[in-house]
Amino acid sequence: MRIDIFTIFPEMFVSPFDASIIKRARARGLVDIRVHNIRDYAADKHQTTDDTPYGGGGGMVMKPEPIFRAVESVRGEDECPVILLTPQGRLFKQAVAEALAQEERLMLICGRYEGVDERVRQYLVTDEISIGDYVLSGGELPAMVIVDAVVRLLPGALGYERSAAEDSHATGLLEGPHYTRPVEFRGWRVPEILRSGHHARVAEWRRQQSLLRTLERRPDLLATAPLTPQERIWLREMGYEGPFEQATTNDE
Ligand code: 9D3
Repeated sequence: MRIDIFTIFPEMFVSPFDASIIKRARARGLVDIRVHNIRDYAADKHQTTDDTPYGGGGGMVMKPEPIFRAVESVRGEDECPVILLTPQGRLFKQAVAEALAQEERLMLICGRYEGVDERVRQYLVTDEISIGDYVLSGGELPAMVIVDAVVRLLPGALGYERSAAEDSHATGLLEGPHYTRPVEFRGWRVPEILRSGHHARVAEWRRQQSLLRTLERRPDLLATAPLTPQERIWLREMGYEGPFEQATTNDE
């Protein structure tokens, strides 16, 4: 996969893309990430990328010409999604990451200031994404979030293959507690079940812990999580009174 990122702060991307999973995926040739400075595509001698808004109101708006020039010259003859990171975009979810991971090529435009000229949205951008309902200073951190979420889904990026079971189980629920050595730390012991060697009972306990934690912290997820009839019974016993989705996943 190739990912082109357009920003006026290319230096922000250096360390995050030179560590951990993204670094390894790049080294393995799974992803070719290129960061482009929009300023380099500005035509005037001051390399202006923003200007005051028509109609007044203060603040600055990113000019259309440098963004069009940057995207069009890097894109060449290819067709690919051109994604604008903006607070007005559709909410980024795991399902969006999974869809983007199927693309051969992605382009991400990072907005700054009050936003970008509307003609960029209308005539260049194919998709607009927000990463959540909080105010950031620009689209750079959201672009990094998207790259991280997408790259780790590329085959071979994690260094181990995610099992289909793990994928289907992990989706839609929070994870339960994890423990490692020592078995007792400051008097706090690891749950005995995890050291019992009963793999089926351990799996059941973990699933129950996952359901309990989801019920306590994110009960909204339970309405759409794929749950077996047994898991629905457990949740009712735990006090969940909300809805379940229609389709069931019967095989455990
Ligand atoms: C001062 C202007 N703001 C009024 C509340 C609107 C605004 C414009 C631009 C707020 C933030 C930004 C910069 N943020 C992004 O470009 C952005 C973003 C975000 O702020 N939150 C979540 N996802 C994203 S994606 C891009």
